[in-house]
Amino acid sequence: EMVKGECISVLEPCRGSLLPLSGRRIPTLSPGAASFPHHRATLRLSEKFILLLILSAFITLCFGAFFFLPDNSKHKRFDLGLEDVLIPHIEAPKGAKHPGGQVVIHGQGGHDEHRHREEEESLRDKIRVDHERALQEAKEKLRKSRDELRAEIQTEKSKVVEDLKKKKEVPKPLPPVPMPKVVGVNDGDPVEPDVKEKRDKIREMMKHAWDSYRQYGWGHNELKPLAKKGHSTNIFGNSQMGATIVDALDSLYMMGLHDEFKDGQEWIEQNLDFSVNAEVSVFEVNIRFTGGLLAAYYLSGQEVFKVKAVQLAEKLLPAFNTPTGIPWAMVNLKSGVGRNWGWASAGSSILAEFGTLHMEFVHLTYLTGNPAYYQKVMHIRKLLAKMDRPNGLYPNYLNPRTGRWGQHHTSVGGLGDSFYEYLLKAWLMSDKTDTEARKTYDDAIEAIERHLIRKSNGGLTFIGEWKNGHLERKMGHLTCFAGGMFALGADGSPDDKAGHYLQLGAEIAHTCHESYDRTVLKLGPEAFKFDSGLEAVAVRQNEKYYILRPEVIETYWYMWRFTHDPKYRQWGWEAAQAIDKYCRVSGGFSGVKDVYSSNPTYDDVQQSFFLAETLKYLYLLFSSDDLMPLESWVFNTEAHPLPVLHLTDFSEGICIFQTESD
Ligand code: DMJ
Repeated sequence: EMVKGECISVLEPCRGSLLPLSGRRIPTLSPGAASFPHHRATLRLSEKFILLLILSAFITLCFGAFFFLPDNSKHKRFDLGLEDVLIPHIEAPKGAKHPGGQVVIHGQGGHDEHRHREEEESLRDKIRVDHERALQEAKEKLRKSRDELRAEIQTEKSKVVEDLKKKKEVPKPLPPVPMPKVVGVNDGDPVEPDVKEKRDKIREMMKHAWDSYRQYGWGHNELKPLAKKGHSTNIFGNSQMGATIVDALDSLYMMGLHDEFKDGQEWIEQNLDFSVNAEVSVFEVNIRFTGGLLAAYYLSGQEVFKVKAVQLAEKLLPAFNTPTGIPWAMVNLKSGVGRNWGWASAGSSILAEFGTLHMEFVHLTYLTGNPAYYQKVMHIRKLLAKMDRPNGLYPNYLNPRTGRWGQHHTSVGGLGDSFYEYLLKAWLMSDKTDTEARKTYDDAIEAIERHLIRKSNGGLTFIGEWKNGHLERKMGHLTCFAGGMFALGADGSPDDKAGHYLQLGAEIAHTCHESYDRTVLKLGPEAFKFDSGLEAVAVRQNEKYYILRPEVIETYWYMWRFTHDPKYRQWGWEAAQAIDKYCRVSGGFSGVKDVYSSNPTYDDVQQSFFLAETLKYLYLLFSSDDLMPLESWVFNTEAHPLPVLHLTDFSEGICIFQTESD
């Protein structure tokens, strides 16, 4: 048993031994430690200590000497040590030894032991060489500066990425799908010489727009016709994807500009690459690129357009990776990361954007056999069908995380427009079998008529916007497309209201024509009011511009097709002349900043939709009806025609196509 005091006394001498170098005498042991042997035969503690010191100095010397050996012999030692571990000595099998100590190899009569030794030697050599090379490389690496090393790593990385890209780029074979019956792709020559003359003029305008872009902006998305260089907007993520080429292709084809079409096709074959680090608008890229490429494919039959459309569509799919399946407004084509516009109500997606994918995505499923595209857009439709609608109206904003509406703003113009258009066109494109889409369209239009459409004091029918609980008596240029939509949807409307909808279309066309006619340039403003005595005119300075938009001319064309009232050709011709007079410059066509000024300034942008839509609708307006008949073709919201597909079975998220192929 130990008690506290004992312990202290035993430790006493040890404590003292910490001080030998000072020369102090070691204190005698206390009586309590009498059992410890203590006579002269034993070395003194200080002597023991000195001996220990000498011994440890000797060991340190020997050990340290190893580090002073020349490099080679050091390596050899390690090598040999390693080799002994890594290369087991190959024992010759017992009894196989020749009397001369050599190994017999069966069938060869050779010398086994000799062979084993040689193998062992060559293995040793190989390991030595590898070892030395690795050592050499490591030394060289250490000699390199940080920047050099970084550059090297970057090069290696890019090489790996390139290799991966090459592997990925092997085009996936698409399943053979029958080409839907393509009707009415002819020259659509009008009989009347004056109409033909007008149409020739439109073709000439197209050529001027295209040639200018070809000369000054080739490969860029759009053209700056005054600066005579390429133009970029953020909707294409500042990448050079040749938006004007893709958007213009089908117009060129219809107008018989085949050399230009070939040029565009060649550029696409050689340059159009969607694996770029660009954050693009899913909606814009879908309507202009997917739509443009699909239309070019159906018109020309050239496989490259189909392949490119599918490559792009694959890049758009990650945009749907949201908690609700409502896609993001933007997606990075390379990383697949999506997000929404900063300005949209509380991080919302936009109705007109996620609601304008249906036509193109149904065609993608048809062409690829991949149901994913169809399922994505049907999911959006189902989700919307389940939601409450204030006054039966669809708000422009929907949050893709929560699945709830953002601000309760409703518009048939910007932010809402083509959602309604695609409901109707989904029905038409399915050969009128998608009755769910038709019903949704009818219900929406009924609510729009009840809450948004009014007649002004001067008798002009207009479509206002629902904002903050009241109707804003303002109509946008974009909203003017609705005249054509009402006319297109007249046939098949409930309660036999076809006449009513055709009439509504005519009234909207008239109002929009007034918005052109009440300006100095005879071109329509971006937005116009129906307030306090002012009707169909822009009030704010920043609403007075015209940027070569198509909607008014689009409505003239649909109205012409359904009524053949000559006023639509007349109005279309007025607009064409005004564009040629006020927007044409030597480097193409430009938007103007104030349609009420006789001396307008240019915005210096030739929009790609000018070639895709404005000029195409004008050309069709002065062509015979057998060019692109509306029974066989449905124009997407960027005026790219897609053929009708007979579609059945909407039950389980699958769709069955029945086509009448050529
Ligand atoms: C085009 O890109 C399409 O028509 C879209 O639906 C609306 N905006 C432009 C033209 O103004």
